[in-house]
Amino acid sequence: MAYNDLREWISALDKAGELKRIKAEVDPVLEITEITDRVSKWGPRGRHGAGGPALLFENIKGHPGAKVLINQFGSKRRMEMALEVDSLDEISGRIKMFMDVKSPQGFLDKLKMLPMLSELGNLFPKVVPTGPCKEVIRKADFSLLDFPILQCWPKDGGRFITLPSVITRDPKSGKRNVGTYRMHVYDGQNAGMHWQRQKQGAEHYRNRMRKLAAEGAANPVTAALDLMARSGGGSRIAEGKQVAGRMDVAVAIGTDPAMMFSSIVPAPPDVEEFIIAGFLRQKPVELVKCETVDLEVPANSEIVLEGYVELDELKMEGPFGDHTGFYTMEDLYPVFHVTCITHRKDPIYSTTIVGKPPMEDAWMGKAVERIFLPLMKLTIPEIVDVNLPIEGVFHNLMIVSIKKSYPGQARKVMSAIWGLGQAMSTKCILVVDEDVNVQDVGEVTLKVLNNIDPERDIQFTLGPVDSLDHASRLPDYGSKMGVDATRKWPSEGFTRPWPEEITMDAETKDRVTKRWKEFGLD
Ligand SMILES: Cc1cc2nc3c(=O)[nH]c(=O)nc-3n(C[C@H](O)[C@H](O)[C@H](O)COP(=O)(O)O)c2cc1C
Ligand SMILES: [Mn+2]
Repeated sequence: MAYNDLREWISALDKAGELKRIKAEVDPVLEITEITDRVSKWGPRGRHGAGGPALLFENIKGHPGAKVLINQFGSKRRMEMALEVDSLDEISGRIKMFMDVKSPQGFLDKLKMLPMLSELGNLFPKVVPTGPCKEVIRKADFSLLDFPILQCWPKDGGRFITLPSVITRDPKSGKRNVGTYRMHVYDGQNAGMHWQRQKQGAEHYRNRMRKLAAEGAANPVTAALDLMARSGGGSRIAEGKQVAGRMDVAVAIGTDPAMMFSSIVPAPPDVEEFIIAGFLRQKPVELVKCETVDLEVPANSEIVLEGYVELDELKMEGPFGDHTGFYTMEDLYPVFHVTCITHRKDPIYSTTIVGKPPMEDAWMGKAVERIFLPLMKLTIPEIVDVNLPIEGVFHNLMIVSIKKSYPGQARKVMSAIWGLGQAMSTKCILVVDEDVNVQDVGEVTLKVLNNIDPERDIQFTLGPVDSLDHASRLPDYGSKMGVDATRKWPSEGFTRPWPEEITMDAETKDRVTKRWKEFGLD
């Protein structure tokens, strides 16, 4: 049964022994980060630890009565609990069910389709008259500073809302987008809106500008040209005042876990994340209308921020200690102006920290890897498995195994990945044959480095890179590398013999196993 809200999710974590309540007073400035960072690194496997428990801080310095939830997704087990499955492969299975549809041949076939049809009914969000997020409505006299928002790291530019679901509407299609983009709190009424330029929130922002320019807003030609360069995030040109106008934005903080997770999944641009959340929780997302903007938000949210961004206003955002393990540098981003805050009576503030891995986001990223595998296979069918090692921070390294059937196929796979949604910013791709277990980085190291002739097998290309990349020649633009570590074929110009891999014969193995006790080696 779907979690109705954050509170049901917290009780479930509590019951499962996955939550620790901290009653000692803690400072939202730095202290919560230091505690959570240590807990994130707990586990039997050291740096690749299983991740300590979720933490509910109940005594926040400067915020009497406030509660902060953190590390809720911080282990494989909790990620499975959040999406109510025993294994994330169950979700891939449900996705495959949709993709494998054949026209039903008879009554039995139709019967088999019933679960799929009932699932379809759960996908679409429904608007309800009101919900818990409306318990307190503040159209005046509101402040972001009322909430226990963290300053995560010493050199951060201030406090940041780190786990918001940011909701915008595409002025062209009318479709909504939900994305997790951090928000730098400038003061009680204003925050930075860190949608990177390749993300959907930024595209809605540009579409709004394009629409205004097309409608003949002041100086539309300059506006249209300029907005391309400014592009709603990470702009490097001087601030200007060509396009006057606004775009509504709503921010939900502390929803049920499937909704929160849906706002980080790299969904195709035109798929509303509300639908993904409905699919994941197998129950429609309930939305309520905002008070001051033309948007809807999850009714179960702990806190809702309503507001707008000005189309001609950019402000320095950052620095911020990021999931690369480095501070991302200051850059220009739009400013979110709050017009209203609604919240539950005693709102629980749901947040996360990022920093040197593994942290909570590592497990969210791993869940994305598993859930998206069948979708990747849809367009790149030769893919067998994919591993995004946690220390590769998701955009730096992808290891992919393929069933190779024709010459040059590894390079085709690289190009396909560089053309696939957010995977476009993958800095290094290693392609191996299907017999290599990509989840075993030791085995990958052994095989890749044995199998390559670097000059021949490395492919460089240029294109968009992640905004967090601090090494690329330009912000957002740089080179990527693909390594074809598959076995080379004569049809690829490799005519030398290929050696056999060492394995022991079955008979000897069997004999040794049977006699193992004799050797006294246990
Ligand atoms: C904890 C966390 C923080 C994130 N912060 C940002 C951010 O500040 N800016 C950004 O563009 N993406 C950020 N992301 C990644 C986006 O949420 C992710 O790319 C998402 O798919 C974007 O949705 P969209 O495709 O609808 O734009 C963050 C992800 C996580 C897990
Ligand atoms: Mn999206």
